[in-house]
Amino acid sequence: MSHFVGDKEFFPGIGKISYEGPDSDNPLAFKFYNPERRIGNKTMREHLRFSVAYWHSFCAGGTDPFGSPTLQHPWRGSDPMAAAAMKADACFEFATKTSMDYYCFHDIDAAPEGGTVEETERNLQLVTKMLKERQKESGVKLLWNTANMFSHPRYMNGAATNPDFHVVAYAASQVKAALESNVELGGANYVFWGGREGYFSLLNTDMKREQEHLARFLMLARDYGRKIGFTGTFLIEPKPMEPTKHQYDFDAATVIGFLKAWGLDQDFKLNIEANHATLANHPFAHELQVCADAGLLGSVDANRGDPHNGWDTDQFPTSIYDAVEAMMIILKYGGLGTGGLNFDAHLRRSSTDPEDLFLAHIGGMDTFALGLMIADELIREGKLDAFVQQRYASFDEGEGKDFEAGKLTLEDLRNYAVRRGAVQKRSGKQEMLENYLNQVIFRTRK
Ligand code: XUL
Ligand code: CO
Repeated sequence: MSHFVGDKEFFPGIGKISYEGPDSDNPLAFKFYNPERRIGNKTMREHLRFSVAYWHSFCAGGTDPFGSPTLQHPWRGSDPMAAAAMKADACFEFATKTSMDYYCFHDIDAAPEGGTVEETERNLQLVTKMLKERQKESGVKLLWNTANMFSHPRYMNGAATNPDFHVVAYAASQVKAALESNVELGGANYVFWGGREGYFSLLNTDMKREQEHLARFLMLARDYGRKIGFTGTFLIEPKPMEPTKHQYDFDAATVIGFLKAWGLDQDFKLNIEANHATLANHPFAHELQVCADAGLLGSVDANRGDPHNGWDTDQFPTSIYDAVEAMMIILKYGGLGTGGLNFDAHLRRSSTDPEDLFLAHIGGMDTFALGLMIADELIREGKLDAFVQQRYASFDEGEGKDFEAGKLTLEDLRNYAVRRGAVQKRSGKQEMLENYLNQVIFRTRK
């Protein structure tokens, strides 16, 4: 079977990436990701559900605020529809060669925006047909799609939260078309990242009204999606800032409160991006745990930020610690469900060899595969869980148990304190647990 679709190979000289194990010297091989290897009751590929992001891998050309593109995509300069077909071919060739089962895209990543609503709709319908054929040919599936409601100047003051109803309606036309495309492609999820849903100054902003509009907009999208047969999960992707100074979907806790306040938590879950957690001053694991505790962990944008600067660097994930912690939470949660690990990450501006895109994804996939293996060992050994359990043991019996069951009054607690006298100190043993984590991470394994 050929590993590319269409007539042209976009990554010649690079074949299907295979698993060669941790001792391999071949940079274009997996060291830890062995798709069919079983970990617990699932294969690695079933646990990890990797996805390639259209926008970073096949659209962005390496620009930054100071410089023009450094990557010469072969479709640049072609007629927009011809370019769309080439990009689609490149995406499916890349996903097939890297054994990635999913892809994600914004409407305008894949299809050119037209001059009118109707033209934009037609373009997306045509491209959806192209994508559907390529999905069939390759077996690669749609993890999620979304509408880009932040790049065009009309969205400079927001989309669903724009102070001008005309813009809100324009945004709705994009979401409607994107949902139709999703249903046609059998998408597993549909994402809302509120790129400019927020504000720069309260001097010109009615925050309450804007948030009410956002809730109303999401309800309409949910109702239309369900009406046309979307059975997947709607996802909100929190981010505290950038491009807007303050964004309404600040972090997981904020989004969960919002979803519950508006009764949206039956249809919506969260898509947690590691770099957005960093910007919100939270560890990646914190955001995942907040979602898991609420039963609303939906999917993950797997990347990393830079702790030394304050913007979204969208680098490929390489931190084993982060991956181990993330995978422990995901495994204990029972897996990602309809979600996956989407590499919302881009190459550095100076990584200009075609193979760099492969190396970046191989690194990210190996990081999470190793994280999965180590998390599984940690959970099976049970030491961390046992420690946490005994730390809370005073709530497992007697008055502690009655307190949890709501059977005690404040006076009862006071009387308990009197009876027990002075409190004995009990160490949290953080350093011991960190040493244990290192011991397990750096244990030799094949
Ligand atoms: C932006 C970001 C987006 C969303 C999809 O920071 O993460 O790419 O994932 O709109
Ligand atoms: Co993202």
